[in-house]
Amino acid sequence: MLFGRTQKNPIKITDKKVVDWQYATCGYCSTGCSIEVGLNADGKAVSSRGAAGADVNRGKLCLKGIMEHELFDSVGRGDTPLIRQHWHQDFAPTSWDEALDTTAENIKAIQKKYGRDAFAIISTGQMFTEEFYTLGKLTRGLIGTNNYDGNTTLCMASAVSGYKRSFGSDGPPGCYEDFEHTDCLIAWGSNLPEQHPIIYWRMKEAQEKRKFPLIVIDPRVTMLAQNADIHLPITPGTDIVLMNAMMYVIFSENLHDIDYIVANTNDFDKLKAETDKYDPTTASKICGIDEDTIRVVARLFAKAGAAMQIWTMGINQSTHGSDGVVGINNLALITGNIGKKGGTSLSITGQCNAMGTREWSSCSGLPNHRLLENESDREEMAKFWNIEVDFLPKKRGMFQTDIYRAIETGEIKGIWLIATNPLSSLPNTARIRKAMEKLEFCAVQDCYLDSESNQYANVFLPAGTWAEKSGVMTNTERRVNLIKPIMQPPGESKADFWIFNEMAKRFNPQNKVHFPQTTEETFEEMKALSVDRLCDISGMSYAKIEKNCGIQWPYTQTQVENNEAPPAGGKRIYTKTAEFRYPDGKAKLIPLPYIENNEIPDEKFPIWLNTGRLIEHWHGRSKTGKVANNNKFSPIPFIEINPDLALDLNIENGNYVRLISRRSDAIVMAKFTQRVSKNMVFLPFHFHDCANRLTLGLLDPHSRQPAYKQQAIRIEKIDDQAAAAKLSMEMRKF
Ligand SMILES: Nc1nc2c(c(=O)[nH]1)N[C@H]1C(S)=C(S)[C@@H](COP(=O)(O)OP(=O)(O)OC[C@H]3O[C@@H](n4cnc5c(=O)[nH]c(N)nc54)[C@H](O)[C@@H]3O)O[C@H]1N2
Ligand SMILES: Nc1nc2c(c(=O)[nH]1)N[C@H]1C(S)=C(S)[C@@H](COP(=O)(O)OP(=O)(O)OC[C@H]3O[C@@H](n4cnc5c(=O)[nH]c(N)nc54)[C@H](O)[C@@H]3O)O[C@H]1N2
Ligand code: SF4
Ligand SMILES: [Mo]
Repeated sequence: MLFGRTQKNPIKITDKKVVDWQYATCGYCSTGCSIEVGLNADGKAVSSRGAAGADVNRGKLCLKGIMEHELFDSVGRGDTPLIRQHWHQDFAPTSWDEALDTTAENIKAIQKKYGRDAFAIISTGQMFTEEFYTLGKLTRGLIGTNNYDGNTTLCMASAVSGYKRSFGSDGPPGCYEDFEHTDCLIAWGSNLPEQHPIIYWRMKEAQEKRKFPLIVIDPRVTMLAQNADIHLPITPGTDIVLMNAMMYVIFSENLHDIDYIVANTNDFDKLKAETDKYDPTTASKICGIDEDTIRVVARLFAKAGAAMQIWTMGINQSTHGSDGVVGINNLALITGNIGKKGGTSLSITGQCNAMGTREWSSCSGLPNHRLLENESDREEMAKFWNIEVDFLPKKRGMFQTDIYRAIETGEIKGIWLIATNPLSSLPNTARIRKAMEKLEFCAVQDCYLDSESNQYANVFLPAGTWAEKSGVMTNTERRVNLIKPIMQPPGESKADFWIFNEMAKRFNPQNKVHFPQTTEETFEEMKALSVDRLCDISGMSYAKIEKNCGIQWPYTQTQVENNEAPPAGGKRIYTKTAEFRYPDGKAKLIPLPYIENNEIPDEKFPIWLNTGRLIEHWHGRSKTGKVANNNKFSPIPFIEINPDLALDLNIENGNYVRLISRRSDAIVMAKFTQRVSKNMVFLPFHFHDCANRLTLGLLDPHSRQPAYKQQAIRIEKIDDQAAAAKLSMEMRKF
C-alpha cells in the first residue's frame, strides 16, 4: 500500500478566480481581525483572507475567520417575517409592516396593562455600534422600559463591574502591543489559543522574541497552559484566594510600589488589613496551589519591570467574578502596572462587539458610559434626544439574569430578544424554558430561523448579519473598526439598523426624536456625544477607520486639528498620574474577603463540571454548525475526561455517557485526555440542549453574571450505546 503523495508536483490550490477583495472586520470574536472577502466575477463570495496592513492580525485569520464568507449562503437563515398567535401553533409568513405593528402593539399593550417595565428587551454583543446606539435611543427614549439588558451579562459584566469599582469607569487600559513590552504575563482563566487565536499569535510572537515568563492559571491544561512556564491548576472558583495570597507575599517582602500607590490610589490600609489574613500556607489549602509556587509567582510578577495580566471567562463567570477582576486590578495597582508599556490589566473581551455595547447601547445606563444615576447625564441626554428628562429612570433596571427571574414571578410579561439565544446560553435550560412558556408575548430578531429561542416567538424578525450590514465594532484593545455591506441580507431579511428605525416610527409621533437613516450619520451623531469623554471618537470617520484598519479610542477632534495621526491617543489609558475616573483621580484598592458559595462536588455528585468553548465553534453554532470546515472537527457533544476517572467508571474512549446534575441530565461522548484532572470534566457548551441543562449558574452579587464554570455532576455509563448514539446525533441539531 502507498502512503502519502505519489507525485512530487506541488499541490494545486484551486484558483477561486477572485476579481475583487472587499474590506470587513471579522464578526466572531473580540480580537477584531481585519478581513478581506474575495468575490468572483459573478459577485459570489468565494474566499476570505486577513488584511495585510491591519495592525491587529497582520494578514492572519483563524479557523472561523477564514471560512466566514461561507455564512452568506448558509442554511437555516430566516428570510421572511413570521407571525403566530401562540407558540404552540405554526408560523405564517407575514409582511414587515404587520410584524412590526404587531410587536409594537404588544409592547404598548403589556406596558399599559402591567406598567412600563413589564416589557423587557434583551440585546447582544454581536451587532454594530450604531445599531446598539439606535436601539438604546428607542428603548430609553421612546419605549421607556428600564428592563433592558444584553447577553453581555453572561460574558463581560464582571469585567465591567470590576473596572468600574477599581478605576471609576469601564474601559480596558492596555492593548495587544503590550505583549511586546511586558516582562511577565499572567493569564487568568483564558484559553487564548482557542478563543482568541490571533491575540494568542501576537502574544506568542512577542514571547518568542523576548522570552518573558508566562504564568497560566486554569484548572484545565489548555494549550496556553501547555505553553506556560508555570501552570497553576487552581481549585475552581478560588482565584481571589490566590490573588490575596500573592498580595500578602508582595506586601510582606516589600515588593510593592509605594510611590505609585500613594500618588494613584486610595484605601491601601484597608486592602492590606484583608490580605494580611491570606498567608500562603492557609491560602494553599483553599486554592490548591502550593505555598512555594504562590511565593514564586508573586515575586516574579512584582519584580518584573513591566507586568501584564489578561483574563477571560475563568474569572468573569464566577460567583466571585467582579471581585476577581478587582483582585487583578489590585495586583496591577500595587505594583504600578497600569497605563504603562507592557504593564496593564487587560480584560480579553468575548463577542465581536461586546465593547461597543458597553460603550453605546445604554443597556446599563446612557451612551458613552453616562449614568442614569447621574442627574446631569440624564439632563444632557434628554436634551440631546429631545425627550422629557423624567421619562428616564433614575437607576439602571434588571440584569438579563434577573429579568428571567422576574418572568418567573410574573413581573415581566413580554420580551424582545435581539441576536441572542437564551434557551441555549442561560444556565438551567429547564428553568428558562418554563419562564419562556409564561410570556404573553415574545419577539425574536435573529439572522437564523433555527435559533432555539424562536420556539417561543410570536413574531420572528429576520435580520441580516455581519457584512450584509454596515457599522463599526470595538475590539478588546478599544479599536473601532468598520464593516461595509458586501452582500444583501437574504430574501426579505433586513439589517438590524433598519428594523430599529422602523420600530422607532411606531413609538415616535411627529418624529419628535430624530433617528438618522444611515449608520454613517448615526456615527456622526455619536461622535458629537463623545467629545471630552473617556471613549472619545470625535476624530474618527468611516473613511479614516478603513484607511487605518481600525482606530483605537480615544481619538479626538483636537488630535485631528493638531495633525496627530492615529493611534495618537489610543494605545493606553490612565497613563498619567491620578488620571482614574473617580472624582479625585485615584483608583480604589478594594479588600476582597472570600466566601465559599459554589456548588462543590460531594458524595452524590462527585465531579466538577467545567463548561466552555472550542476553537472551531461559536456559541450555539447557529453559524459554525453550518460551515462544514468548522463543524467537521466536533459535530457531536462530548466531554473531555481523564482516563483514570474513566477507568473507575468503566468507561471506554468513545463511549456515550450520561451526565447528571441536580438540574437535569445530558448524553455526550467521552473523549479521553489528560487536559483535565481526575475530579473534573470539561463540556463545550456549543451543542443543542446539552451543557446548560446541567448548569446551576449561581450569580455574582455585583455583576449578576452566572458561574458557568463551577457545578457538580455524576457520570453514568450507558448500557445501550446504539440508542445513545442516536440521541447524540439528534443533539447535533444541524
Ligand atoms: N472559537 C471560539 N472563540 C470564542 C468564542 C466561541 O464561542 N468560540 N466565544 C467568545 C466569547 S463570547 C467569549 S466570552 C470568549 C471566552 O473565552 P475564554 O474565557 O478563554 O474561554 P472559555 O472556554 O469559556 O473559558 C476559559 C477557561 O476558563 C477556565 N476556568 C474554569 N474555571 C476556572 C476557575 O475557577 N479559575 C480560572 N482561573 N479558570 C477557570 C476553563 O478551564 C477554560 O479553559 O471567547 C470568545 N471567543
Ligand atoms: N454553559 C455555558 N454557557 C454559556 C457560556 C459558557 O461559557 N458556558 N458562555 C456565556 C457567554 S460568555 C456568552 S457571550 C453567551 C452567548 O450566548 P448567545 O448570545 O445566546 O449565543 P449565540 O449563539 O452567539 O447567539 C447569538 C444569536 O444571534 C444571532 N445573530 C448573529 N449575528 C446576528 C446579527 O447580526 N443580527 C441578529 N439579529 N442576530 C444575529 C445568531 O444566529 C444567534 O442565534 O453564552 C453564555 N453561556
Ligand atoms: S481571531 Fe477572532 S476576530 Fe480573528 S479571525 Fe478568528 S474569530 Fe475572527
Ligand atoms: Mo462571551
